[in-house]
Amino acid sequence: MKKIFLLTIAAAAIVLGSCKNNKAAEAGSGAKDTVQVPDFSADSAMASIRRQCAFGPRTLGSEAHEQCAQYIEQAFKAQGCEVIRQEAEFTLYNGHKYKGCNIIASYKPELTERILLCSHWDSRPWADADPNPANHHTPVPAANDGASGIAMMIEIARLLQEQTPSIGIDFVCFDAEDAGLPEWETSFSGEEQYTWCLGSQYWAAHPHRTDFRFGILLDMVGGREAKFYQELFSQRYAGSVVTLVWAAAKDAGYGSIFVDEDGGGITDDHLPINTVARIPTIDIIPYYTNSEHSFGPHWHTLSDTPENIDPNTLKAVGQTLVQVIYTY
Ligand code: AHN
Ligand code: ZN
Repeated sequence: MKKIFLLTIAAAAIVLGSCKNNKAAEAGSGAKDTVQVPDFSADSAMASIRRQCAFGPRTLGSEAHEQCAQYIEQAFKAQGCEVIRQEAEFTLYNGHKYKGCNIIASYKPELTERILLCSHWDSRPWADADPNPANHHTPVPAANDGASGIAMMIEIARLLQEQTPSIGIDFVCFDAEDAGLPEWETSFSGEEQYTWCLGSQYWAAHPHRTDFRFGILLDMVGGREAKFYQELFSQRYAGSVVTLVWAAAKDAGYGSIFVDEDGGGITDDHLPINTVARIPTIDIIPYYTNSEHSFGPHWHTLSDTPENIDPNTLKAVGQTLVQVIYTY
């Protein structure tokens, strides 16, 4: 009796499996179990990066910051997401206080099977890694370190309208990630770690919901010649998510950009999400082996501009996320 039952399941699996394969064959892909996934547009993401940067640096308290917040809200609303502003007061390393906000966009909030995508939207107030010391107190344009992850999430929100996935998604745009202790500051005695990631620290202590299967943080996902290694805290807190995403990258054809090797540990927005909100969350963040700085030559400089964004990198990361979402 049990044997017959198992045989029936096996037969059904073969029939179902062959249906899927037919779909793949029709698409001309030859790969087995290929699921149709939509095409991430790096051009759309690029356009959003330009729009965000056109406001000027989105530093706390600036006019550009408020204008960009309104743009991000409108962009997600235009794709049918439910959007809320989570307002908070942030205290910087120097004691200065600013009002700011995390922006939360929910796709199909009624679905309980869901994932979290997140990135920061603020710009660093000081280009303290610029080759010219005269620029060390000037704000960063933040095309890669700010706009790229947000642009990628907005483009994914657009694709959700084109083709319905089986899961819900929350997009959380963190404020005040990048106002952490500047390199030129010599009189600071606290713990540097807590001077970064203020928006995500606030969100992790006041999450709008926590019922996510997992989270993915996007940080600097548009740099030229970027490669993404498996970041240490991501492996520690969300090892199975690292495996899933790096396998999806390979399936999408980007195995050479998502390298199956260990990266170092980075203090980033995924840390409070993992340790305080306790949502297993990985960080997709580049590591440059051939640059003076491990985050690349434009990091925290005035040359972090749209001209130095590579659409091929946006495509590699964006299409990998699409692969994760539509094969879930
Ligand atoms: C530190 O450099 C300590 N953390 C990197 C987090 C970061 C800054 N990501 C973008 N900008
Ligand atoms: Zn930064």
